[in-house]
Amino acid sequence: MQFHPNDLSATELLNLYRGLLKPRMIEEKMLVLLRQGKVGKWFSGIGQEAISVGTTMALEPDEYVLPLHRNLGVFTTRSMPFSKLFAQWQGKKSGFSKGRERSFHFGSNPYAIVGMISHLGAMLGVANGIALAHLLNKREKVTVVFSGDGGTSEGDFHEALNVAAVWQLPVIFLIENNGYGLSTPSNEQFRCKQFIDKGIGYGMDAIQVDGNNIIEVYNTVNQLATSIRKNPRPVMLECITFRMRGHEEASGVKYVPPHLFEEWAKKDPVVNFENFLMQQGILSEELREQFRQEITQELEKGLEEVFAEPEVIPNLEEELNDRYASIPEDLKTMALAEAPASSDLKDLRLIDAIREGLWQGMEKHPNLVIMGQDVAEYGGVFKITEGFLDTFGKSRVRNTPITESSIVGAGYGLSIAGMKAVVEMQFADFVTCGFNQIVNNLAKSHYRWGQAADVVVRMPTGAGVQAGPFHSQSTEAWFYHVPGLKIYYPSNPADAKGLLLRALEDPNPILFFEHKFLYRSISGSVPSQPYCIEEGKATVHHLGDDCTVVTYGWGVHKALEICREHAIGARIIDLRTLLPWDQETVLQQVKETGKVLVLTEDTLTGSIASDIAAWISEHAFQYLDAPVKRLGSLDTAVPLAKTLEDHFLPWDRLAATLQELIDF
Ligand SMILES: Cc1ncc(C[n+]2csc(CCOP(=O)(O)OP(=O)(O)O)c2C)c(N)n1
Repeated sequence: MQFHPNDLSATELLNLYRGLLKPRMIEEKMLVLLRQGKVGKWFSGIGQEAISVGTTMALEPDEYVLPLHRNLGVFTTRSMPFSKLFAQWQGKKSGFSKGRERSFHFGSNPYAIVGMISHLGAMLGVANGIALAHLLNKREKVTVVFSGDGGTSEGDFHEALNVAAVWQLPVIFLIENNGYGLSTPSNEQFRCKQFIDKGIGYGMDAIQVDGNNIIEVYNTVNQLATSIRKNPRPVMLECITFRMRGHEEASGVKYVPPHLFEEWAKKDPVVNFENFLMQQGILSEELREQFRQEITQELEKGLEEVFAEPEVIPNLEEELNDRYASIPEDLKTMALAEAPASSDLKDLRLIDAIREGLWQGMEKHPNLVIMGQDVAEYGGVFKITEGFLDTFGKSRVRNTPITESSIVGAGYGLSIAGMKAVVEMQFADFVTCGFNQIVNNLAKSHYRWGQAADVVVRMPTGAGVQAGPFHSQSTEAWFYHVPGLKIYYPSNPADAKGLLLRALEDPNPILFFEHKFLYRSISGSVPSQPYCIEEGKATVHHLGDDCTVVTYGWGVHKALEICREHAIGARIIDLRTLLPWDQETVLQQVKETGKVLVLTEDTLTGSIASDIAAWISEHAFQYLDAPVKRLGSLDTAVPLAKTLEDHFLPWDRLAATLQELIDF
């Protein structure tokens, strides 16, 4: 192995060596502890340390790195105390995630590290968001995100590189090409000879280095970072290396031909660099011993502290509270139960009210960015953002490539870097392509490592417009099940504006449902000034005392229409937000009427209506004069033809269902 230190001083070279030694020594100790049964799972990065250490050393301390499971060297190079790292690995409270997360699955803003979630590829889009925030704030910073060679097969890899190239984001996409993805060798993972061949396809520079040569890694990243800070652009960096141990320690290496280990052992990054420094007279036996002793001391002290720390004692309140970031104090007082009385009321359609809320949110929050397909010049397919570009500019109103996953991920990245994001799904149906980011990154972030995910995902939803199975679905129940998310679903213009403005104040991830059929078919009085509506506060339309109908969205309008038509005296509850939903109001109305129907436009099985009905049975059984009824759409895909769609939707069955309930 040839080392070309160029103008690196002896001190710099020794720093690199010390940096390299640390993860190696920690890992050697972990393997001993593993054999002794004192630690559980371990993913080894032995043989790959030069990549993590060389890269992180070349960056400024506040430049974000998004490492993976073999990148201990990133964490040690950022000088995370070993005791805290070890506490993290042992699931102790004093770690980085209060015992909630696995070894490297956490982030820490003071160290500018955002660790992985288990899902490979998911952090690549997040790096784009962090880089975008830097770019918009003219910070001249580079962001580095890691992928294994196997992880590049994920669609997220393609999406993220494409977005970074189109937006010219200052990101280094670092691929650790170590020959295997778990047991699968490269030739069963991809067809290209080397990853740098792909750079041209993405429209970005791609460079290959010997990942076992720390000088080569360090100098390359150093040069790249210097250049990218001044001339922002993405670059692919392929580091050739080899995985010297199994995928994780329990999984063995039977599938790897033994000669590969022999060949690669000769290229060991620590031994080779150490020999080089010895030959050059830069490192002595004494100094080497001194480094080893210092690292051993820190290690032993950390182990002692963490082994002495008791297991985490669960605290119910803390566990539940930590799902969400706390909301700003002023929002607690600012949010109203109803749209405020105003001398300046305008009659707006639902679509106009949403537009006005979004506009006023953009005015209030200069750090808010809207991203979505066709949202800029074209104004979005429903024209909600028409005209935004001229006032708020191209930086904040961003057309995206057709990459839902990467863009939701970018929203999360913006949030990590102190900004806010609204992501428009062109239709709520397409959220399936961004599902992983929402349910795994956005939803779990605060619980996992205390990081808010300040992202509102706008969801044009629902049927009634003969748009068929993939442009008509009700998708809210998919998210209702996921702790850490919020779901808003206004039924009228005044609520829509106030709830959207509230969502923009809230640092938590919110799915904001907008019914396409209602966009232009309903209108109402809306105050001109900005205002926020409280979440979890339902409203009640009081037509009589015969029964209660719990519903939301289009269901509110249909329930009102049919009850009026058939002279049914119902209390119609408009939930307005579904996560959280207003249990108090529901309980109160059920107590007073004794009969209840939970109505949804969604297909019935597994719907939110089903969950609410179960809750009512559990909490209001003694007040009920009839079984809790549920009504939803047929359990089929949403059909296209009007007759079929009408047949699918629950509205034509509503009058009879209500009558049955009342007659019970
Ligand atoms: C989306 C997803 N699918 C499958 C897995 C299971 N898995 C964990 S690591 C791994 C192999 C990763 O290989 P590579 O990206 O080359 O990284 P390496 O482990 O070699 O460093 C697999 C299949 C996962 N974590 N995420």
